[in-house]
Amino acid sequence: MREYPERESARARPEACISRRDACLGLAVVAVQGCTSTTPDRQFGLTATASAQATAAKRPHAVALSTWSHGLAANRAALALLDRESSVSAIDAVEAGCRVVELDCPDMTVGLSSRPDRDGFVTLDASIMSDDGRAGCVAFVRGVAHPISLARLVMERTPHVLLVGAGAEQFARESGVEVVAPALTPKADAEWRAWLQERNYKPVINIENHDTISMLALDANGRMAAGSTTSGLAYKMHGRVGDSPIVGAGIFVDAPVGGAICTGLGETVLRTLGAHLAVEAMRAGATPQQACEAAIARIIEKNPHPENYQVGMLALDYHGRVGAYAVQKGFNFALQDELRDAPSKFG
Ligand code: SD4
Repeated sequence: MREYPERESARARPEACISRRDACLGLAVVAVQGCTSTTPDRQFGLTATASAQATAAKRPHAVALSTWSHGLAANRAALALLDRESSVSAIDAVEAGCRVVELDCPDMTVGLSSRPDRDGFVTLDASIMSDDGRAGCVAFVRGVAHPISLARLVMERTPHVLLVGAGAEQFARESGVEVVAPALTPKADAEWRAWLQERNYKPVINIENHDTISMLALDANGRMAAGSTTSGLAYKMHGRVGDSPIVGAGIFVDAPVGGAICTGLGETVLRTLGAHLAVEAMRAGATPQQACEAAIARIIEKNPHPENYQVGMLALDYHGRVGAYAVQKGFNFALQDELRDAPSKFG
């Protein structure tokens, strides 16, 4: 097993040199340079890492960490909820944050207004996990506005972990969750029809395969949860399911170690169980940053031609320390931490 010597390497790296502004990072979108970047000093989102590590709290405190810039809205909703009532837990915060993006995702990659698969159907995937090992997931569902909430119902009301397709929709109806007649938005419909002209399936890095919201939250009672919700890849094959609704692949969280979440080309993450890799690296002593780097390295090792795909990975531990790493340039994430309240923006 790989060893993670006590953080000398971290001290030697640029993350040790943080500015006061970075240390005050409260609400941020942080750009992460990619592993395949030619940038020599490989900063890889270490600004956020540095700030998180520098101010890692002794007491549990609320943190929300989400993929992409729409994570800002998700984090805000999550922290607002955690602030309001002490009975609210990390799992409530993750659900609340993901719901915001499911309802309003201008990038058309989450929720019912997403781009469809190649046959013109929007099919949605979601997962939620609590750090005690409970999890619920739904995949290949249609007409459900909030798959993240359906995933939570699977976790809380069934003996199962994953429901798919018609069965998941049936469970939604039986649970009182509205299932609407699926229809493409005019924009998604027009884009899909344009795509049909050529039917050229070639996901564009950071465009057609990006903008899943994956999220980690830590509450003030020291509980952590993870969630993810997505329409997967635009113009995918009908029936295709990615990493996002698969525990261990798109999300994983385990007390008392921490959690990890992914975004990007799901097939590469499924082949390696990326989020699980990162959490297990932390269990072996890695910092969240080292864990993300190790998991991305394994993904690249197992999936040829990294120049053709993107995977972004985030990790969080119970001190509020953050890790972020990606195969390519162009990945960014949002971080909100109740102990750091000066909003900053990177990207
Ligand atoms: C998938 N991982 O279905 C998802 C897509 C994604 O940002 O994360 N996009 O493969």
